[in-house]
Amino acid sequence: MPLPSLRRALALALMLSACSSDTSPQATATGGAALQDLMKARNLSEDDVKAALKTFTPTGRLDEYYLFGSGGHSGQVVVVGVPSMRILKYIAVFTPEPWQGYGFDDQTKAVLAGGRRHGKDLTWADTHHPALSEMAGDYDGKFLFIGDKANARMAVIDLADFTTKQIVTSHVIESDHGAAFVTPNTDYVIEVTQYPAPLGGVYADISTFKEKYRGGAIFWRFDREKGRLDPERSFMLEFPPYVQDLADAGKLASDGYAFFNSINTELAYGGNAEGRPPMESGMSQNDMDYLHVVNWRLAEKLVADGKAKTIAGMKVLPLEVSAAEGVLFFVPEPKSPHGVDVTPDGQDIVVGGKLDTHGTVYSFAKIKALIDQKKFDGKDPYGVPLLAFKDAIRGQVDLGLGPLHTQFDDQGFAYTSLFLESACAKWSLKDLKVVEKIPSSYNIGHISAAEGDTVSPDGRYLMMMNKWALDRFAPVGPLLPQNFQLVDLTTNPMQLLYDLPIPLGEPHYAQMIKADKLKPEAIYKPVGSDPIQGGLAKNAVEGGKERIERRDDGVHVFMTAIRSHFTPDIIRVKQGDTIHLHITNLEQADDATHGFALDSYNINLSLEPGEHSDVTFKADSAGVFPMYCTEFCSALHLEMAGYFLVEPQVAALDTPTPEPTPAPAPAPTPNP
Ligand code: RUQ
Ligand code: CUA
Repeated sequence: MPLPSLRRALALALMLSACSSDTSPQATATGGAALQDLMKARNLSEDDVKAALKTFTPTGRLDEYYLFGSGGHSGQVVVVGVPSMRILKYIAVFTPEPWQGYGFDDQTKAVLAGGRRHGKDLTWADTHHPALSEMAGDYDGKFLFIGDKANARMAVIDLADFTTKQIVTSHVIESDHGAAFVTPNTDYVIEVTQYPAPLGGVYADISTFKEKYRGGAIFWRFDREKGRLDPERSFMLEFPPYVQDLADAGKLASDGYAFFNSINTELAYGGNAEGRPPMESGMSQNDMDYLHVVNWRLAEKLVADGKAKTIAGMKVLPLEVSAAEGVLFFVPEPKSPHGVDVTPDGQDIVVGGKLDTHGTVYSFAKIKALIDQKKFDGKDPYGVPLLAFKDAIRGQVDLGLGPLHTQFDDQGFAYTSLFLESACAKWSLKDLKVVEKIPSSYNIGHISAAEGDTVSPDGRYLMMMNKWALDRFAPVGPLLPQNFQLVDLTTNPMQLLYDLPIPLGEPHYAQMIKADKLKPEAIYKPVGSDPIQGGLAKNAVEGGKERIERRDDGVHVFMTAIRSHFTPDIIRVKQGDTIHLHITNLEQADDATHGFALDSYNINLSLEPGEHSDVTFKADSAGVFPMYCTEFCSALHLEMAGYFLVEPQVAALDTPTPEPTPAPAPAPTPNP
């Protein structure tokens, strides 16, 4: 709802609720009385009614914002409309998903295969940080990237059809966390390691942690024309094994730089059954960890000049080169920091110290001056120049317990989640003072403000993403959903508007984009499109040209789907045949999706209007297998079915045959 009409609706509601306490004859308007009765019956306060009016979205009305949230270990992305809080989609990314037919046809199997590691198919992921593509530091609504912490993978989702187009992985690293973060023109998508390991997937005993284990940041080159990451033009910076955590790219004033935090200057690596402290205390001994300041433009140049070495196919800029050439600097950051967030003007970098009550605000201008004057405060054991903490900061803000992540609005305020306090603090960037806090339910992790990572945030809305949801929703057993809480940033104080349970993985980060920046397609054009490769599929099928052909490599079935039949609807093959289904949905009407399910063969496709899919499989089980459409596409949807007949290689003698077996009917098309 546009703001003026929202205000009008609010004014009306307040007038109505005010009316009810007014005894004048005009005030007995049934509306006011009815509203009061409703409020009483449902035990709603005036604030509740305001919250309802700010989020209620009548049927047919669209949302102002899309929120793209990580689906955690579901390996998916959840799309939520704001302010209605309606869930719009789960985008299948790293995990096969039957409704979208993702991971069932050759096209999407190939996408998932891009993420194979150590020779294994991976069917889950731990997604953390979605990143919308940007132009000049502003979301452009074209692409979404998301990293897989568990398996060090990165995915590209095209927002033209909300479909995952590519998964890449580099065997140079074993895990990530700060992924994905984009540079202001999406030249690069950043993936930074979490758990150090020997580079390149090789073995080295953990006792060589300091010498042989390494972290690093991969800068995946994004080819906007192709809409794909280009591993050939990507590179990695080698880092000491300090357990890097989150990341953010510089913008405007700090364009060309990127910032990473870390949590383990102690170089602890566990071993609590071997006489060493457990990781949690081992990594929390020192007062300071290191903010990594990276000049990525210089790194890019050094890589182009041949200063990188290749490990597991990735160009890696060695640590000593970065340290010597002015690519990498460390600035102390207080106790086990977590979020690192660059302000919209690019001038400051805000770091939340999990075990510290402060947010530290670093000044990029001060950092840059120290670097330019070579004013270093010694070096770390790996030879990386250190900058003095007091010379690099603009100040600290006393936030509260467990500060994590920071977002920004359009009025000069920052918002930081306070995990231990279960609250979000609003504070002034100008004088580094907290102005207000809003409680969260409970254990808040990330927060996401409208356009909150761009050079021009919108303010308006903030989503609090809470790890715990106890007592918020009807109980569903010991595993509870997570809780997304929508906050109105336009009021003073901020107002909690809505609780949305998210029964999907553990959502970590999310980004919120103005809905009118997206222009998703409703149908695939031309008819017979391959959504992954783009354009007409090689085996697209035209209406009237359906056929079954036996070739050297197996049986090719060229099939079409249109309300309400598949052609052909009977497929006869022999046990052991390799089957190549080529199915085109001929529909060109919005939402005219057909499914294609094949009994017992673990196949379900979603064929969107105009889409073509290929499926290759072996008909290894003989029998009669119904196939049918899994979308209720028309009144005759139940009739949209057929048979896949697999004739046994040898007659099954002990199969009870009540009737004499009829002679096999001839195939509908020559099937030599
Ligand atoms: S982080 S635990 Cu985004 Cu707070 Cu992953
Ligand atoms: Cu097509 Cu149901």
